[in-house]
Amino acid sequence: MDLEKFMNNLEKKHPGEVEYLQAVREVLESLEEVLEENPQFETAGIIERIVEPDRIFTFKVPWVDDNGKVNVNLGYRVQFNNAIGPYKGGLRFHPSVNLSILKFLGFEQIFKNSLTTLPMGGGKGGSDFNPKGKSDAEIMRFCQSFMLELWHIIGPETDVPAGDIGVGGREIGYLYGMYKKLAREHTGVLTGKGINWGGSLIRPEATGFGAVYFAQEMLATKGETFEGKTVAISGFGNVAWGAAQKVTELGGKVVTLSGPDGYVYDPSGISGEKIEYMLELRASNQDIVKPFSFEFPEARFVQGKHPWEVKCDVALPCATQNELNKEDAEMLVKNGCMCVAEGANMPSTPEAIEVFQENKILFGPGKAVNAGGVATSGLEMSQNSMKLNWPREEVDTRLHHIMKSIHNQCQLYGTEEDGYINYVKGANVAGFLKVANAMMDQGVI
Ligand code: NDP
Ligand code: 2IT
Repeated sequence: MDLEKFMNNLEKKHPGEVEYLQAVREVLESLEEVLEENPQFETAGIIERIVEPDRIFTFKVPWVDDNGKVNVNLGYRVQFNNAIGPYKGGLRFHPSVNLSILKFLGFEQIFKNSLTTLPMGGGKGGSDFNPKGKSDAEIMRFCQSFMLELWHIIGPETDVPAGDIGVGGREIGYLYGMYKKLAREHTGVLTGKGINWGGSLIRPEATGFGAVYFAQEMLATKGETFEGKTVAISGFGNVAWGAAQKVTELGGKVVTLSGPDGYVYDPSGISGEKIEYMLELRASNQDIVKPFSFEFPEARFVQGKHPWEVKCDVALPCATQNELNKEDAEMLVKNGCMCVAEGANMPSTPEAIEVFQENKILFGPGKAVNAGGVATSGLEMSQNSMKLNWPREEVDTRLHHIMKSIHNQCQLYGTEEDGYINYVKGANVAGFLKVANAMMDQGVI
């Protein structure tokens, strides 16, 4: 396949969709050999079909704020691919949300969900609604209005949304309440539900825990563990919170967190009550991490900078896309970082990934590393179908097992001649093959 020609055509069809085009290019770069070895995929137009969503819904979301004023946001659901299971993927509420971002996330989700070993297709949705500074009542009214449009197109066997940036337990609760009222059904239509009404234990922690389990496997290939390692984390949301807990439990020391305003550096380690404080900070609907340094004076706030300038052994980017650039990567390598594992979706730019790979340091891409979140959503769906709840240990054991399996798949398809594991290639190839073969089996639809 002529990649440049393909990408030029795709760009003409979807001009300016930078994040989406970036995600597609990265996957296609990894597939070169697979496509050569499997000419049937080209005849069946698998690539042309897999890069386009099955369908996209866009809708208006009017809602009334606490002053009685009507506001209007845009809502979306991108149903990307359901070859191996119902569409599955989160909802993101953030002012930066647009179709390019949701298409990149939905596209990544196809391969991520395939890697989990569970039967889930790929999808994503969300809104440009900004939860920052909103009251609980405003968030509820927004979620209810959003669901008034969404409920027609989702269902436990059709499309199962969950959380992502700006959508946590509270939002899932308001969304679920409205769905239930409209559909007159109490079913597993959303994941990340509250523990008393269909949620799974460990789902809140799952993305962060899974990321650390995956990084543990990466380190083990070098005979290393988290014990005594200094770890830099970005973000201070759900994923960063789970990752900080698990790193600490495994004997590592988390020294940074970050927000859009800068990062905090705490050489004494972010553990215990400091990790719990992250929940308060997120629930406060502010989007700054600075208050952490008021609460814990040993933590220094560094304005407007990324945490990647801090010396660390392991880096876990857990905030957002393209938050770690080439200069950041060079700084990490220079400071002796041995492992970068992406808790967020596509946080490293392509140039940064090149730096990691050229220097042969361990680099795990989001679609493999952070798959524990959606995998545990899959486990929540299984429990809902069976109408029972597994204990904490059972969910955690299954999650751990899934992360090891994803690591094995990456190793199988990504190990290069000199023994270096190209996790990007491994994840893309393994994720793709399962979906592509399912599409072949199901004919042209
Ligand atoms: P949260 O909303 O809980 O936290 C998001 C974090 O990223 C916050 O610290 C947030 O700060 C920061 N952030 C968001 N946008 C920007 C931006 N434009 N610039 C700088 N910082 C930003 O979301 P999650 O922790 O759930 O998500 C974090 C990442 O992990 C995302 O990439 C998400 O797609 C990914 N992910 C999440 C999963 C999940 O289960 N939740 C599963 C797999 C991946 P602020 O909100 O203050 O701007
Ligand atoms: O990016 C992701 O994998 C998520 N936000 C979780 C999706 C899910 O369906 O649990």
